[in-house]
Amino acid sequence: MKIPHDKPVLVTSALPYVNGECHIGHLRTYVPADICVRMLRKMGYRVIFISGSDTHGTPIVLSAEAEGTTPEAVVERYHEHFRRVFDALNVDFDYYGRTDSPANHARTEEIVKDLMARGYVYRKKTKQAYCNTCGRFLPDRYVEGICPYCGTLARGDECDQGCGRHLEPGEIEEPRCKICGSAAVYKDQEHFFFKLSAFSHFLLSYLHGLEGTANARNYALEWVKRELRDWCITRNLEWGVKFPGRDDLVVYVWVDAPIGYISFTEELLRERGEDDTEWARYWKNNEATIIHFIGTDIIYHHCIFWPAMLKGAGYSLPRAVIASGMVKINGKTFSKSRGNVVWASEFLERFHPDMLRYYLVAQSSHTKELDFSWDSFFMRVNNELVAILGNLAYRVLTFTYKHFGMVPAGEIEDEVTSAIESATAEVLSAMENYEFKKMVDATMGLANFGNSYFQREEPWHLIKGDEDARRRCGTIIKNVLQILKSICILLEPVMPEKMGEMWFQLGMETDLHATKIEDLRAPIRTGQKLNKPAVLFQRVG
Ligand code: B3M
Ligand code: ZN
Repeated sequence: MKIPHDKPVLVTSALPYVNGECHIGHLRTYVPADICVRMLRKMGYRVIFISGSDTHGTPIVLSAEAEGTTPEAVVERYHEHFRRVFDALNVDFDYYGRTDSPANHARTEEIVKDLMARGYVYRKKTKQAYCNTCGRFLPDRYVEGICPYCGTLARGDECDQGCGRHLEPGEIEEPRCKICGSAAVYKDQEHFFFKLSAFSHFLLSYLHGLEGTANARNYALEWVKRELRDWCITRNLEWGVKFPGRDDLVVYVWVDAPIGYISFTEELLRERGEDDTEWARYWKNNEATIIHFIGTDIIYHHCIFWPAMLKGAGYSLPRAVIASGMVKINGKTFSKSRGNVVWASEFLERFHPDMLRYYLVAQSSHTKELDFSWDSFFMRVNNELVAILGNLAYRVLTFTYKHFGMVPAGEIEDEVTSAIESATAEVLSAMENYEFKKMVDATMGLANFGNSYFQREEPWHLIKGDEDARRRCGTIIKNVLQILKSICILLEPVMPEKMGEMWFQLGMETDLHATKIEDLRAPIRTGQKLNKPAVLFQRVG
């Protein structure tokens, strides 16, 4: 997609439920989002990057019950945990909020009231699962049963192992209480509904124009074409944002969670000292480009509920939704309860974060499933980062450091310029299509070119020759250094620390993170002193 250059860009990454530790399934969305933001900045866009903790809903309350503690305590612990993981991985949000903030409570109330005032919310009697043994209602994840659409075992509000549909209260068949395991019954209760069905026409046309990855648009269109049922937006729970005027009800977590994107924007701009109306440029007046990064399991919520809510309450609409494929572990479905999971901390204790960042985009195309195995991780690192990129950098930099100590004189040759130009063009076009794998593949292709160029020209012979030979040697080196410099800029979004180290070894004095794509066209400065080279990537496994 072509993002307009004259508007600010707001990139969001889905809000993790803070009810457990961060795992590789999460990172598959956050890392590419961070890469995309860094690349957009390199392309000259003004971007703000936002996420935060999803602190409400039954995922949190159930964890608290299981741990014998309060929702507040669970949120506190894992909110800090996620922040630390994002820091360690250099997922560099401008703002990382939490949905239990006063600003989010206020914005949620306001939006719900707006929707009510515009006639989009009504009350209706509905069936709610109730456990006679526990003596309480069983919202969402408190209940399990059979999905009425595909027959798979499902959670109360989503068919997470089967067809992926959102399920309304009362829909699940053979409901069972998740706490005590006994059969639940359905009881009539009055709840509040959002008139989603009134938005079919709007959604059809909105979705046709929605940019981002095709999976998001296509799944959502299929659902809208089938039928849209009105959406129950209240729950019998204590923990959450109170429904306006009702102390006994909270809004469904999928109401206040995406509204977090708005309130975090407000909080960030306030923190930056902007005036109180600045957020409206992003969320009311269509003066910004809004891009959401999510996982494929939450397409329904982001492409159906969310735009309908925004439209109904008179807010700006997102321009693109980018949905990452799911993560499997050794070919098996990711599952915390079955122990089939890889934690972020397992990586961070053992490996440099950039290795994981690289792997997450290099291993598979963004919308495809990513099948994680330690072997595939070791192979990517050893065969690509160590054997291609690390090898090129170390050979060239040690040779240059030893024989010249600085960037030698020489012209950049046409074949080198064109290799750099075509890699850059590929990176930019991959970026437009959210093909992060193609982005890294194109840059690794440039590193491959650098290796064969260096090998073919045999500068180690030239350096021992006469003055002409040594001059030629200098030219070869200058050309390969130019390639290294370009690689630093093109891969900084993917491996910010490692490319920063290479940038330093090259003797560059500017801040790599602030470089723009155009900067890779400037020839590396003759006479610039190199810093002592060091190995960038160690073999793993
Ligand atoms: N917390 C669900 C999830 O992590 C949810 C995302 C909210 S984004 C507004 O899958
Ligand atoms: Zn299903």
